[in-house]
Amino acid sequence: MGTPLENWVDEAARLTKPDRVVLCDGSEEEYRGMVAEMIREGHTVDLNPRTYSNCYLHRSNPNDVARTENVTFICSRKKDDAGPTNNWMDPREAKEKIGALFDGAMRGRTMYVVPYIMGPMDSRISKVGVEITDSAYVVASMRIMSRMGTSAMGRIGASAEFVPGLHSLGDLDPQRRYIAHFPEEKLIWSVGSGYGGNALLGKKCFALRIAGVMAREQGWMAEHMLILGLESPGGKVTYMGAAFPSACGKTNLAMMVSALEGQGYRVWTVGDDIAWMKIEEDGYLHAINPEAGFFGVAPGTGKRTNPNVMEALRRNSLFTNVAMTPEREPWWDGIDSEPPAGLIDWQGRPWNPANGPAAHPNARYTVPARQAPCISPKWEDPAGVPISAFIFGGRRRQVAPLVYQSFDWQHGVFVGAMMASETTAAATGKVGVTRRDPMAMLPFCGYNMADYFRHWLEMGKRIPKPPKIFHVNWFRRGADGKFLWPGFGENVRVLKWILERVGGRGAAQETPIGYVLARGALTLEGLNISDEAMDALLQVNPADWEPELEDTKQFFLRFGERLPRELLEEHGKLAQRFGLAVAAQD
Ligand code: GTP
Ligand code: SPV
Ligand code: MN
Repeated sequence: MGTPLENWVDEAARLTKPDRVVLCDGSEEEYRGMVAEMIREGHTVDLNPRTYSNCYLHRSNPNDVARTENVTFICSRKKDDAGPTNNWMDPREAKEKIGALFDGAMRGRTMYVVPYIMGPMDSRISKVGVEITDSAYVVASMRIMSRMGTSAMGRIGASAEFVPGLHSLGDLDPQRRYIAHFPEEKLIWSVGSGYGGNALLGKKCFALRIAGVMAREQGWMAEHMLILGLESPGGKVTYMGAAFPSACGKTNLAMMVSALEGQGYRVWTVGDDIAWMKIEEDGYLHAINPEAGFFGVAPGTGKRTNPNVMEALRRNSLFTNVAMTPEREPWWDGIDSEPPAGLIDWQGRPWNPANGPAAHPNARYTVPARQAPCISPKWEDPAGVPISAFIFGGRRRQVAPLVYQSFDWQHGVFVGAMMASETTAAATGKVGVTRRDPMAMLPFCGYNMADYFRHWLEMGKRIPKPPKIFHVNWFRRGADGKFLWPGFGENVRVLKWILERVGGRGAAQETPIGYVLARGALTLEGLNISDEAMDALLQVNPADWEPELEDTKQFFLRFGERLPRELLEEHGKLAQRFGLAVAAQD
C-alpha cells in the first residue's frame, strides 16, 4: 500500500495510460523544460528577450479561449444540493461518462503530477492540492499561479490532506469537454480544455467551488474577491475585499496607481481574484490571497490605465492569445499604441481587421504577484489582513449608482444577492447580457446558492467586527453611450469615501437602496467631470429599480423554500421604501 497520493496517482495512470509520469518539483529548471516542451508542440513562441525577458506567448485552440459554464458541473449526490443555478450530474453517472473520456487520454503523452499550496506557505488558512495534467502549459501556469512543487509535497507527506484534481486536454472537442466537481469527495475532474479557469484547477475549481463547500462546513469564506490595502495620509492601511464578476475590474482596482497619491492615498495589492477569509481573535475577518500570480485580462491594460501591471509584465510572464508586434512584443487593444504594421494576430496570422480584434478579447497574462510594484508587504502574511469593507459591483450601463453603502450586514447580503452584471468575454456565450450574479459567484458557487446566502447571513452574526458593505459601478453610461466615470486610478476617490464611511465619516444621502455618496463628499481635485455627469452617476431612478426588484424576485423564487426568508424580507423592505419614495415625490 502506498500513500494516499501514490495510490491516487496510480489510479489516474491506470485510467489515462500515459507513456511517462513526472512528479513536478517546481524548480526554475523544470519551468524551462515546460516552456521548451510548449515551444516544441508548436503553439508557443518566445517574446523579445530584451524588452520582455523570459516571456512567452501561447496560442490556444481557437475553440478554447474562455471558461465554459455550460459544461461545468456540480456532482453532488442530491440535485438540490447543487441548486438551481448550477449544472448538475449524478456523481456515478459523471464518473462513468467522463471516465470514458479519460480512458487512455494520455496515451503517448506525459502525465505531470503537480503538487501545490494555495495560500502563503505557513498560513493556517492555506490548503494543498495536487493536479494531474497532460499539459505543459498548465504546469508552467500553475508554477506562476500557486506555490508549486517540493514544499507542497512536503506538506502532504503520507497524509490524505490534499484536494485531487485530474485534468487532460483530451481532444479539445467542446462536445467532449467537462469540468466536474465532486463536493462530497472534494475531487475535481476536468477534460477537454486547456483554458485558465477550466484547466488550472487550483483556481476556480478548488479555491472557489470546492473551497467554498469546505468554508461553509468549517465556518469561513471563499470569495471571488480582490484584496487591497488603501493607505491614507499618515501611513495607516485599511484593507478591503471587492467582488466583481469576471472581467469587471478586480485586477485593475487591486493594482491601480492612485490618482490621489499626491494627497497620501495609495493602493497596495494583496490579491486580485480570490479571497479566503477566517475570523481571527482580534474580531476581524482576515483574508489571504490563495494565489501566487495574476491571471489577468490583457485588453484594456495599458500605461495610462494600469502602469503597475505593465511594469510587472516585463519579465517571467506567460501571455495567452495576445497579438505580437514585429519586435516580438505583446500587443492588444488599449495598450496605448496604434496597431503596428506587421502585427501578428492571436491565431498567429498577419492581422487583418476583417478577422476581428488582433488580440482575443479574453487574451490574458500570467505573471508572478511578487513582480507587481504595488504588491503589499503583507501579501504573504500567514495571518492574512483584517478586512474593514466589502465592495460589490458589476457592469451596469444604467441602474446602479457610482457607490452606495448598505444599511447593515443583512441588507448588505441582500445587496450582494441581488447583484447583476453584463456578461463578458471571460466566459463563452453572448457578451453584454445582463444577468443576476450574486456576490460575483454565479459561476463559482459549488453548492446550492440559497445555502450560500444563509452562510453569509450566519457569518455576519459570528464576526465581531464585520466589514461594512458597499456597492460600486464604474460602468454607468450616458445618453451618448460613453462611460460617465473615468475609472481605473480615479476609482481611488470612491475608495477614499468608503474609507471615510468605515471611520464613521463621509457624507451620504439616504435613499431607498442605501446610503449613496453625497455629491460634496467626493474629492474632485484634479478630476475633470461635469456636474451633469456626477448627477447621472449618483442618480437612483425608481423607474430603473422597479424592474430590478421584479427580476430579483423571480430569481429568488427559483430557490423555493431553501431561500433564507431574510432576503425576501429585505426585498419587501426595499419595495416599500421605493413605494414611499415615489409617493413622497408625487
Ligand atoms: P477576472 O480575472 O476575469 O476575474 O476579471 P477582473 O475582475 O480582474 O477584471 P479586470 O480588472 O481584468 O478588468 C477587465 C476589463 O475591464 C479590462 O478590459 C479592463 O481594462 C476593464 N476595466 C477595469 N477597470 C475599469 C474601470 O474602472 N473602468 C473601465 N471603463 N474599465 C475598466
Ligand atoms: C474569471 O473568469 O473570473 C477569471 C479567469 O478570473 S479564469 O481563471 O479563467 O476563471
Ligand atoms: Mn475571476
